[in-house]
Amino acid sequence: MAKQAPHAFVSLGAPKLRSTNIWGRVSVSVLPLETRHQRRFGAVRLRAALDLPMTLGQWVLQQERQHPETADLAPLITATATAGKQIASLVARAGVSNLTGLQGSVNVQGEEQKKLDVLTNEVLKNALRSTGKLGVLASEEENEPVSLMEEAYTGDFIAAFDPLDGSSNLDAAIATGTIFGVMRSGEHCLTGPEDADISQRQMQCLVQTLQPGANLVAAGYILYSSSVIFMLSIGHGVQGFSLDPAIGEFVLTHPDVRVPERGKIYSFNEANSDNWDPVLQEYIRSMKKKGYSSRYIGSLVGDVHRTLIYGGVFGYPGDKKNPNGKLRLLYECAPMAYLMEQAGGIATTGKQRILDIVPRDVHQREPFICGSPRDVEDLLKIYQGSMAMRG
Ligand code: AFP
Repeated sequence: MAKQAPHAFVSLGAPKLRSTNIWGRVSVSVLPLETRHQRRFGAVRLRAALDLPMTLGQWVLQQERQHPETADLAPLITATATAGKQIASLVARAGVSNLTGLQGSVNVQGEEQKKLDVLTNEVLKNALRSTGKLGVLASEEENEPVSLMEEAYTGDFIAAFDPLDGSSNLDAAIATGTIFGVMRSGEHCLTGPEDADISQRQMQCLVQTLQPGANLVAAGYILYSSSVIFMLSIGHGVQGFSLDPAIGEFVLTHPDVRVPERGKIYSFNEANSDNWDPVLQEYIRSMKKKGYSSRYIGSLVGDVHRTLIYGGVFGYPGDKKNPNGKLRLLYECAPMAYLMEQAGGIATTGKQRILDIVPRDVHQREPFICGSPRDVEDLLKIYQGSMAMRG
């Protein structure tokens, strides 16, 4: 019985190569077709490969052209991104490098410092110091604003940051983040009356850090999670950059972030709910009735990032035990509020816009509620209603 010829390849109209196969029949080779396909899809792949998202460095240069008034922020942004990459690497390797656990010291707020709290504070400080752009630096991990009498601290900017927020989650490999805000100093921090002594000058530096969030000229956070994401605003919307491990650069993956008008998630530490005021309790009950879901990480950067991307509301309110809540105004609430507003959202204490609060203290705490405009407005309406009732 004659062997049956294998099924000839179906042509899609491409030019064909004819050849004889082992059965002596003419067969249509797939080669030209494959070549065409390879050429076509190879070209598409090549284009896709060349169509790389903009790097943070390219974006910074673009901003310098589009918004020249922000040009002097460039070194600070670049330095923060570099520190973010170093911190991301420290966080990712914490388990293997024996960097989990406590440092054995306590910060000014009475919190036990993790090894990485201390290390990341140095990383960020050194990166910002090298820019020569900073006059003063305030950190969660520093008792007082740092205005060392050093040449490096001679710039016109003030930075406030939390180098590793959510570090209590670290040993369980849960998301953490760096939060920062940048303001301009009214006058050179270390200049002053000729006869001013060091403590007077330092006092002057301290006073300059106590500016409301409305004075921020840049703010952002870096999230260390399943990917490393740098969300940044310099006053022209919010841009999100992801760290591309293939090239070791942040690339623009979330251009012009807008928080959804309304979300489906509320995010509060409900364990505190018995101590909340009745308005907030009523608000959360109404959210449950509307079918909202609850999500809470206990890591501000992770919780705010989810709220920015998916919408909804996040809050750490005051309660009977802690009337001002837990979050620090200067380097947690204000930068997050700035980002939230730049993305079209709202950030409030429930009674006051976060960005309007003038700090009295570097480590001052404030109730903080932020998120989708419609969701936060619902809460504000209940607060306004209750105030009207009380007359
Ligand atoms: P840690 O830096 O001590 O982990 O605190 C994190 C944080 O300041 C903030 O990131 C969270 O939103 C908040 O505390 C969580 O606080 P609760 O554990 O009381 O919910």
